[in-house]
Amino acid sequence: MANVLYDDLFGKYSGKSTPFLILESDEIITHEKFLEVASRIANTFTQIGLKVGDRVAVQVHKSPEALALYAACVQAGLILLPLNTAYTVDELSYFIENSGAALLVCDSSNENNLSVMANSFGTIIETLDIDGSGTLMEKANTLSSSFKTIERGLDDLVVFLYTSGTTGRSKGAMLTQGNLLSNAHVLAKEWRFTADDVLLHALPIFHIHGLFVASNVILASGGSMIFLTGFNLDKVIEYLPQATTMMGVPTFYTRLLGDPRLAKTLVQHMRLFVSGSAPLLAETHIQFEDRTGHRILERYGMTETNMNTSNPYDGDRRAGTVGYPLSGIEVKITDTKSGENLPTGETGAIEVRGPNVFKGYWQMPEKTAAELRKNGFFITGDLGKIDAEGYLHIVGRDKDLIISGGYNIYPKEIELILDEQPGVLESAVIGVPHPDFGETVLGIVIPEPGYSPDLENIMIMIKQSIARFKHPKKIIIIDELPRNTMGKVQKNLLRDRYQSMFNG
Ligand code: MCA
Ligand code: AMP
Repeated sequence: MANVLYDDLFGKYSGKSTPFLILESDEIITHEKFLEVASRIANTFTQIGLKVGDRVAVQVHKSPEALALYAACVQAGLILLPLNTAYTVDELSYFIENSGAALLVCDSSNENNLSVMANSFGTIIETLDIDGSGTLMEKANTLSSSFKTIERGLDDLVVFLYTSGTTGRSKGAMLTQGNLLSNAHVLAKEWRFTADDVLLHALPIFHIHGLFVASNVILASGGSMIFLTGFNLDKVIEYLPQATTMMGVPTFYTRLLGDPRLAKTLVQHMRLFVSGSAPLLAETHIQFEDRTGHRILERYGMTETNMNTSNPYDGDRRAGTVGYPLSGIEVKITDTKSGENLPTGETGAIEVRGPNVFKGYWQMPEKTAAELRKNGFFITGDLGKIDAEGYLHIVGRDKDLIISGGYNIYPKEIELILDEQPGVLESAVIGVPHPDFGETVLGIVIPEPGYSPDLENIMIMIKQSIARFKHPKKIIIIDELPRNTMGKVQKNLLRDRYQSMFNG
């Protein structure tokens, strides 16, 4: 047996001096150099005592070495846990404890903050900074650039991606080699990627989108990536002329549209623009086509399933739809209560089955059973319908979720903090339209009779507990929450009431 994912995406480039990463400094990292760095990191893992199947938690800025950490984990048979750089110590502590991570790689500026927590769980700490410095590479650079790849098969786990839930507790979605590999190949094929492609990569690399959809498609096809440290509008506009393709969240496209430099001449050579992770407004799709002549290709995915559907490369890319199921993947619409299949055109729960669907949630069999049916269909929590021509339309969510600039925020997590604050009787957190982030967070607080909660203090408590992107843009105090006859808070009424708060 070999190591299927490593051999297919990485090992095949051994000894090849073809370009892989083009950096903001214009330095080019070849495939060969990249693999050498990955193998040095894999040797470091062995040297510090990691064993096959151990979890490696990573909270670092985007850099070639950070991407090489992914390759190193695959090569050494370790499970990668990519973590948003915005997560606080509180949030990280949960992920480390829950996953039982053997190693945490963090930015050196966070080492002091994290070391007490890591020590308490027996987790080793190494550092890796954006410029490639830190203890991890200091060790790696003294070790061999070749590593005896650990044998792994399609069913073996490669990554845990933590995704929050409606209860506010994050679940570690376990993805296998087969999940990643099947998606890499189907997307490269359906989106026509070849070795001539240069992908403008401005996404973070701690999610499926930037880490797997973007990087794996390029690895599968032999192309290269302009590897920006993040989405900086000036940099994106500077590098677009060198790219053939770009993948982004809707905010990338609205920000580009807000800049007068976005014109046909800037992008006429481009082959493909892809959008996903959040709904792309039909209006954005149309404006982008008017300004550039390009129809953005919208696709639909999830942490637990990788990519499920995509608008066609050759056929009609329809605004407001997420296209057809990808080859080898089944999508059906079911009744949210009975689970029975619904006919074409009717709205219900979107369910997905295929080689892309994850193994379950780490050490949470009940949660896995609640969402992953025995017959292999995963209940996405999204609501949609399939039209007569087979296009999937996402029309809403059966889960209480806010997507801000492509980042998922679960209201419950914020409500739990608000409810604990002095003078707060109860709270509701909702998503309201926002011109830049698509949706943003509004906190609504109901005071205890006779109290006036201190909103500034509440914001301080929130800042200590959760990542910046989850912070409410505003908190308001109202007298009471609207409820239905069962006593359930009617968030839809609140969303209607405050829909113009940031988009007015
Ligand atoms: C940054 N901030 C945010 C967000 N990003 N607040 C809310 N929502 C966000 N998404 C905060 C910053 O901390 C900052 O706070 C303030 O907002 C303004 O920052 P700004 O410089 O404007 O933001 P940015 O650094 O330019 O980031 C915006 C972004 C970024 C480029 C849209 O959020 C991004 O790259 N999003 C992509 C997320 C993604 O890849 N999602 C895929 C996951 P302060 O002013 O206080 O400092 S979903 C997935 O993988 C599934 C499978 C799928 O289908 O793809
Ligand atoms: P995550 O759990 O972070 O992977 O986010 C997945 C969720 O993002 C999905 O369940 C959808 O609600 C949403 N999503 C992803 N792509 C799209 C899209 N193209 N249109 C609408 N929603 C999307």
